Amino acid sequence: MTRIAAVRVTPIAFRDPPLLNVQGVHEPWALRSIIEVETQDGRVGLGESYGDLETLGNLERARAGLVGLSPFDLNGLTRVVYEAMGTPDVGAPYPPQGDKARASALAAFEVAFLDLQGQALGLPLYEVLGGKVRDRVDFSAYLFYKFGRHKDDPGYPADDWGEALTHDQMVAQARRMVDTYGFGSLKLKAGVFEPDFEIETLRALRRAFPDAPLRIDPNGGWTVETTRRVLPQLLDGGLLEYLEDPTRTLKEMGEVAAFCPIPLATNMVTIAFGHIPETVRLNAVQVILTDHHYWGGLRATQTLAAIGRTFGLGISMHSNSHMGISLAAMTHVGATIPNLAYACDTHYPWQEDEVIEGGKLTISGGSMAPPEGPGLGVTLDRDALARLHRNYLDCGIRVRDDAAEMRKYRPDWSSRLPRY
Ligand code: GKR
Ligand code: MG
Repeated sequence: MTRIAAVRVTPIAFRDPPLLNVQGVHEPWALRSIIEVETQDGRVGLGESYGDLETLGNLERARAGLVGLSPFDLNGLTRVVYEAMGTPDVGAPYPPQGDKARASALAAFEVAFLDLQGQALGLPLYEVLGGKVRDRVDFSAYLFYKFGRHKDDPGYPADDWGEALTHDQMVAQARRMVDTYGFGSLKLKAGVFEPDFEIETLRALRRAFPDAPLRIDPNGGWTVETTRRVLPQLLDGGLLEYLEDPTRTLKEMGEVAAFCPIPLATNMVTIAFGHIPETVRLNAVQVILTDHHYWGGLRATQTLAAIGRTFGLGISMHSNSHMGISLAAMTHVGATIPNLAYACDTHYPWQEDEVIEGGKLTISGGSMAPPEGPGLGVTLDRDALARLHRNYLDCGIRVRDDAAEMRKYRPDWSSRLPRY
């Protein structure tokens, strides 16, 4: 069996629109890292992860230790990453405080290893993961309040989505998302304005899209009491399929769950295996939005889905600004999870750039089929990689800071939570 000969991690930056959230506003550039794991026989497995300095440092720590491993040796990969992160006992209980940094490093390389396995076998990644239970994975429209253009962004034209600060503008954004991609579910990123205003936006969306399941995600921006106050409005007319992260701690989510008749979803309070015992004890959430990037990879995502079945927790998928390598990985694993109960989140429509050959992957009819492989089924466009790496070197951003970006518009802005 061929062995790993080289591992490369390249930070990239790509254009990101001024999308608003509870922390502030997206900067003009989003960061990611592209992982290449090359074998002695010249195959290259791909992964994609965060591009902040902490993640890059962790990937760098583990990188050299991977040389010489077989791409099928996922336990060897885990050992190398755990050792690099200073936690060599691979059988130790998951820490109750979570292990996001370690799990993120593991995931970044695991996807590349699995891509190599698929390439070696001549099989699509979903086959390596046990076979697909569905041909296509549903995604939702991810709606953001947004400014019309970035401040302090010389030389770059405004994106063509326009401003979305009113209900009508948000409906227009949703209409474009639905018309272009066929999305069936709509998710509103909230925590930006007063909850009553955002719920009015939801009502406008409901009027415009009477049959679309809706979600709202204030990213922990509300107090328990605010959530209690606005809940009757959210329940009115069956507005929501789930309520995502109204509050910001596990304990508060448990308090909300006690009076909230619709499922609570999270990508904020249950983000690691070590959080699950307390989540279950408090009955704090009913839907976990998994994300292979920080749960430890694609196999960990499948394990999480099985734990969801064990405890009666629904499973869907969270997203950050990302490129097609991530989307391909999300779609392959999504195709294999029997209890994927909701359309997954993706930021993909917000990105213009791409780092894979052939340009952007196609979401249509609100869903995407996993690329047909072998492996992930996507390959690197080396010119694009060089260009996006050059962006990274030039843009000056090294850690995402939506609050600092918002202070360019509102100098008194603070990202303290809860906001309302
Ligand atoms: O991109 O602004 C954003 C989102 O708020 C993102 O940072 C979150 O991680 O999409 C995410 C979420 O569902 O909370
Ligand atoms: Mg969320």
